[in-house]
Amino acid sequence: MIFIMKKSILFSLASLIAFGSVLHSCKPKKTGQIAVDDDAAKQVYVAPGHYDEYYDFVSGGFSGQVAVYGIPSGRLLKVIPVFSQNGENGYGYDENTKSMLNTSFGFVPWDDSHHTQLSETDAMYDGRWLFINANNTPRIARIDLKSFRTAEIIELPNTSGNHASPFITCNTEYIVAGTRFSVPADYENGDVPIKDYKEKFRGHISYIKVDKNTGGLSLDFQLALPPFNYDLSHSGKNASADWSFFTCYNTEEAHSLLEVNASHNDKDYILAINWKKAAEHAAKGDFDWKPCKYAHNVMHEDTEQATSEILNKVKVIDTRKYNDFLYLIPCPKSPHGVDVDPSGEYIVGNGKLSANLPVFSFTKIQDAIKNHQFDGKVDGINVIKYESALHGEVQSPGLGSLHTEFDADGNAYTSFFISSEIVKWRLKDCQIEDRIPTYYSIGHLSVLGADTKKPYGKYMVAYNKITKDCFLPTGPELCQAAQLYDISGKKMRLILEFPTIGEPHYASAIAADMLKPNMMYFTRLADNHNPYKISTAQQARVERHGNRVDIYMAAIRSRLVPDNIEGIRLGDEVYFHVTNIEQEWDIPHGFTVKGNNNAEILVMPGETCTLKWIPNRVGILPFYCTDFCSALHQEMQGYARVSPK
Ligand code: CUK
Ligand code: CUA
Repeated sequence: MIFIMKKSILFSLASLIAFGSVLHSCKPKKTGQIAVDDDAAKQVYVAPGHYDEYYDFVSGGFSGQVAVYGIPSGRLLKVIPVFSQNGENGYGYDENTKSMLNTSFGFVPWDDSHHTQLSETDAMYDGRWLFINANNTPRIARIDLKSFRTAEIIELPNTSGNHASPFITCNTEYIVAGTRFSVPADYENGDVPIKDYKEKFRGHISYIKVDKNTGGLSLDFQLALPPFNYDLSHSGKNASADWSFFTCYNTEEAHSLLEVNASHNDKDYILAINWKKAAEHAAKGDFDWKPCKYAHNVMHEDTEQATSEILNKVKVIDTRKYNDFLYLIPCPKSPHGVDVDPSGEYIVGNGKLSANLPVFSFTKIQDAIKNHQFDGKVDGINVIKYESALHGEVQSPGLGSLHTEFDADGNAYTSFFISSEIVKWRLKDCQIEDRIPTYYSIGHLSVLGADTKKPYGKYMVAYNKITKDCFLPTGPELCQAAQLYDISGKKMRLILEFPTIGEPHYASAIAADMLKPNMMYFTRLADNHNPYKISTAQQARVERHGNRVDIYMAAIRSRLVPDNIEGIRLGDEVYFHVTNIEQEWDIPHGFTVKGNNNAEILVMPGETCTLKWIPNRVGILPFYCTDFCSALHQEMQGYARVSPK
């Protein structure tokens, strides 16, 4: 909410300048007054016993998680915990997953996530992994789409505001990430006057390597760049596959937005990076090892335990020395999204304060580079002439353009935050085909499959910032909303709206038949290598080592073994290692104890999960299974006796 308010203040300030008057399009609609035709209900109704056609992985925004919806029904199927603790299944509370939230700043149990990306092979989804960014304490997570669990989190050094990520190259060679705030690098003395911005601050862009087989993440190299704000990115495909594109605003290099310095320039830039060439520089040794600190957290499948390692150096390529792979393209007024069409030829720059929407041509950019059609340099980086790179402009399409997506038929769809609408236009000639309002103030939009070379193109989802009168009121703090559009015809049609968790920003959808989550798969006890595992109820026991008490507990319908535990004293640290010794895939057991200072744990069949408890009062404290597992679920209970020291 705070973010939205700030953004609208910025927009209002800037729009005063840019458009001469304050506007806000959020005219409340009157209940029941949106035109939705009778067929809409039929199109989105998924009858009991039937499945949705697509999984939609929606960023949880300031909840830090990922929400999984079915499309077209808009039903919430699951919340995958990623960057925030989650009491529902103990993520970030239990001893197994706590380390996933470790950072160079220590334990950070929350974040603000904006963008999702699905792994790709040859610019098509391959259904293996989902990536998502953490904006605040800069991190990138990988979610395994077999288990729908967070498998790995890597922190990014020299980055403040990891907004421009995780945009992947078209064979998932790299995840690309940029810093939204330029700051003094971690390897410089950070304690400098803010007014020394131009001299002392730098922007860093990261290239994170993805292991082809395991998905494992490693930070390969960073580029040290001028102190712009690197807001968003996209990678090319087909002919432009070796390139990534970033929007830069605040190219005035201002350190105080209160003076509206950052929107002064008529044009900011799109930064085009030939990442293959950059990687060659990195491989050749054209870099410096720079000291820094960043965490790398991995969930190990065999033990179901996470480990966290703090790494301490990174390869940095100084672009004042090496910049033969970098070009700036002027782009009007505070660009937000930069979006590459399915062919890889067209690059759309979404200038938030620009009247027109520029479309650049990759072919023309290449020709301009070849023929030296430059307009000076910034920090040693060639600036390509605007007209030389331009394919065309969509004239006065709307106000406050943020993001553009594409269908498979050469059409583009752009979201306009201020005029609260989506405009459909043709890539070929930049002519407008259709426009439709959103309720209200759209941020991202997602044409399903738009970041592949063959978008599904059937549905489009708008992710809106303001819901005002969309749903039953729930107090002044409202949810955000997604709106589903049918884009199979010439005209866009609104067919559904549904609430989302957090502020959704971006989302990625994949055809349901591309994913085979491990429904029937579960951990065989024999494959469980957790050091606290037990295989039978007979192995259940209590061990004391000093003031540490380890309880090896078995959970099986419908008992917890042991169920009477005495001998715990105030001042003890108690660890419940609960193994679910069931060997049927759909029988989880939960566990918690009265007054514990963590959460519950949810233990899947064959797995071992550890809950730490520091008792702080004398008495008999019951524990029980928290997940209804059988007719005798309520009988899965026991007592812990806590005695004085
Ligand atoms: S986003 Cu992060 S401010 Cu337009 Cu990709 Cu919402
Ligand atoms: Cu086990 Cu309920």
